[in-house]
Amino acid sequence: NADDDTESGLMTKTRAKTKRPPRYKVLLLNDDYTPMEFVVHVLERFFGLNHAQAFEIMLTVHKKGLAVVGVFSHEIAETKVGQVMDFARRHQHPLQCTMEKEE
Ligand code: NFA
Repeated sequence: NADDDTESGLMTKTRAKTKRPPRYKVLLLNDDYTPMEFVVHVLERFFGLNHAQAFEIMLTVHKKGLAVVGVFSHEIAETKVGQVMDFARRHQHPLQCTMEKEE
């Protein structure tokens, strides 16, 4: 028994760390060329935001340079980033979307 210190006669109870899976922030970056309406559409389409929420986040990105648009598991975050980057490229807009580990 790994918890039984036989030599000293002491018992030390340990508790396995229940580690939560890491979360990833998905970030949208500002640029000078992507139309505002396109960004709003991206946020509605891929992040399930309503029009008002999408417009608000688009404006935050436009004014501050970037914003977190959502926090997801690694797999979901990668999928979102890929969807946005692919959609932007297909429409020939330079919009950039990245992810980073939370904390
Ligand atoms: N800055 C862009 C413009 O003025 C709009 C934009 C917002 C682009 C958010 C990218 C992200 N057309």
